[in-house]
Amino acid sequence: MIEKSIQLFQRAQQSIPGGVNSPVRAFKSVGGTPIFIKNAKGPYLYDADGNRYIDYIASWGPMILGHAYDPVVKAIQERAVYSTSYGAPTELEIEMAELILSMVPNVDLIRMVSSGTEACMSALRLARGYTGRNKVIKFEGHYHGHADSFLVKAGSGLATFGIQQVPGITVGVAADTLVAAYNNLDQVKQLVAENKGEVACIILEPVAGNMGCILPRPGFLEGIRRLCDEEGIVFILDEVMTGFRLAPGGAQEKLGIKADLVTYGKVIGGGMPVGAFGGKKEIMQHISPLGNVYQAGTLSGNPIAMIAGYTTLKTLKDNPTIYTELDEKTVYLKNGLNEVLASWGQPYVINQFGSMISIHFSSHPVTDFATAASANNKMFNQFFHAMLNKGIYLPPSAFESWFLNNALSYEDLDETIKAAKESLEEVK
Ligand code: HOZ
Repeated sequence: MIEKSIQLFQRAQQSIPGGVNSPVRAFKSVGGTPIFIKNAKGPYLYDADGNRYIDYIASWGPMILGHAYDPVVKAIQERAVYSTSYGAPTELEIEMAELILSMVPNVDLIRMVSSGTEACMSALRLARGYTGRNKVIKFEGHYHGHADSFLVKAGSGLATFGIQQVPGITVGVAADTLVAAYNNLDQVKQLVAENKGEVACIILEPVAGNMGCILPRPGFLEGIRRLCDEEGIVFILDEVMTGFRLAPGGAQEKLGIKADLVTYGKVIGGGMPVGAFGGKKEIMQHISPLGNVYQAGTLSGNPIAMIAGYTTLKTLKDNPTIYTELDEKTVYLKNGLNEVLASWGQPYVINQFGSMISIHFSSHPVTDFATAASANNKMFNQFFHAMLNKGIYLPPSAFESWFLNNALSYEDLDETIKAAKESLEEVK
């Protein structure tokens, strides 16, 4: 029964566009009514009607330690009494920056912002300012937030809703955005050759998470690294999803690759609105007030956001076994899902990397946007609803990764696998 969610959704649509403050949440592609959340603890979400769900979104990544993780809640409460914002520097910001630098060795300087969108937008401006070039290469189905330059052939909500072209993006901005297929190094090389001396940066999600979870082919990231070195292009890794999730040093550490600039969001804020971009001093010193590439924010380095992020990152740094535990849980889930999907008898693919995982109802490997989009996503939508009815909260789109949190128990995973078996019987 989701009576209260239905009422809340109707009411929300009177005052909020589409009833939601971020489009994917509207359940528009899977159909039905979005579940309105009242509270959450550990691995569970509770909706306005009192239903409990095992959560595989984890706020789209940030809640890696589980919801309302006691040390994070306590740190926020203790800090809030000293005021919630100053618009002036604090020691806590230095501690946060030092902690990040200790976890990500190739970041010399880091600037805090308030979202992943801001982080990627600022990194792009910096790359342009640093190189004096205008063009950016991005990848189809990758999502770097909603800054104009990135909304060309983007993943996440744009893939979910089939938005090919976003009204409001000027022709000039679109012309400066070059798009390649993920995992296709030859295409990237061709774009660079056709735009010789004009490409400021190449930006990508090292492990794609906005078209399901898609892994980089061996050699793909290394090839981009080489190309950037040869052509004087700034290599930006968007670690908004993977940063501090795949390893203390993110995908860079896990995959043994080093970018020139890295962008962060999600886990870095421990559930508060935080993003960051950082990298080599040689590039970062062009940011204002050191240089003339302007970037600013009243709420940047906000003390409440910083203490939530700091406490989360410190917990991860001091307890690296969390990553092993998360990986083991995700592999356990993958194996269980594999078993029930195999006995179901229809084609499927499971992609998994660290604590990111997605199911695609596809007869071919899912390695890029074209293969993700050609899967039977109608089937995914049925599966999604069948799982939701059984108390399993998956992303409401086949074009999103699932994120595991470490509060999940093996009993929760078994319950999920059992629900998947029953749900598949309802999928036609
Ligand atoms: N763009 C997010 C997923 N890739 C979804 C954001 C949200 O609805 O919270």
